[in-house]
Amino acid sequence: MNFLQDDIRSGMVAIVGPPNAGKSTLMNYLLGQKISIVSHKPQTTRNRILGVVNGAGYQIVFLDTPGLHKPNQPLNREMVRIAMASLKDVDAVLYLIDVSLPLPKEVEKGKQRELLEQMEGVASPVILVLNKVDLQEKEMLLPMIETYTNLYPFHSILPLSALTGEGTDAVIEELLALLPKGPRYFPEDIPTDASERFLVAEIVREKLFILTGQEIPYSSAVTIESFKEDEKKQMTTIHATIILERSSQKGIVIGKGGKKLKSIGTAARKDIEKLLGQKVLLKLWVKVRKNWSKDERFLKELGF
Ligand SMILES: Nc1nc2c(ncn2[C@@H]2O[C@H](COP(=O)(O)OP(=O)(O)OP(=O)(O)O)[C@@H](O)[C@H]2O)c(=O)[nH]1
Ligand SMILES: [Mg+2]
Repeated sequence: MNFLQDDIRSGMVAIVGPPNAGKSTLMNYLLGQKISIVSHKPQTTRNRILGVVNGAGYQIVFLDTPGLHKPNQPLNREMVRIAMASLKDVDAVLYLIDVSLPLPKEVEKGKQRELLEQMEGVASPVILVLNKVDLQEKEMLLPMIETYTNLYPFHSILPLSALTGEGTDAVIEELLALLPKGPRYFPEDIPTDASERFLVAEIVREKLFILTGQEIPYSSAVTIESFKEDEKKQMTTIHATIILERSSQKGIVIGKGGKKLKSIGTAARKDIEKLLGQKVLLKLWVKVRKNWSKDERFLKELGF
């Protein structure tokens, strides 16, 4: 069906909420492709990740954001700042919570301070998304809905599963009603504004989140040193550096006989090949930059 320019609806929607609520999983599901990295550990997403969903007569530009939490370190402060900044100038906000977790104590007591502080100054409608309904008995949702209804004037409250996709159609429908008429912001074949280099660094970071334990994921950053495509061979050679905070962490990431680093590299390469649609030679280096996550100058270099 062809839509006249005048009939198109387009707008920006921020996806916010506590760490691990499933924000990135939801954006990837709606996009129908993996743009944003996902792990079972909190604070996986560190930047604003943009994902463009095109449909019949509409375009929704989603902003996946770092989880809202009480930041006590420079890197965490940057993450929360990025998430809060994404709340401005959007047409709607999806506030995600994980319904498989008990309600936060404050919420249970009807205290609204934290949520209201986060949402202060948000002029656009906020939809509360009860995510992970596949993990929860349906009858447990009703008291949750009641508690949250009393807490904040949500535009609506929608249960869904970002993993199975159950309930996601209703979110799109609800958002379409809130979007203004206007032309698409992005060409229809562009799913994100992120560069391939950025997405590749994110994939390596995702494997660190999944394959290493304790503090390692939170002590790691990834930079891309070089990215060379050989058009004849249909192959890209990528050199990436994993940056750690302390020299004692180097051995853990490399592992016995280099085994850990190899498994990180193999898992990352497979995903990068899917992303780029060609063979990839991925070389990983491990470097220590003492306390990089507290180093404001280095955070700037990383793009924060
Ligand atoms: N069962 C189930 N698991 C889910 C669902 N949505 C997300 N998850 C899982 O929850 C974990 C966190 O998902 P993410 O998408 O990384 O969560 P996030 O909110 O982006 O997390 P941060 O970036 O750390 O703030 C992952 O293990 C997901 O597979 C869901 O609907 N059902
Ligand atoms: Mg995320």
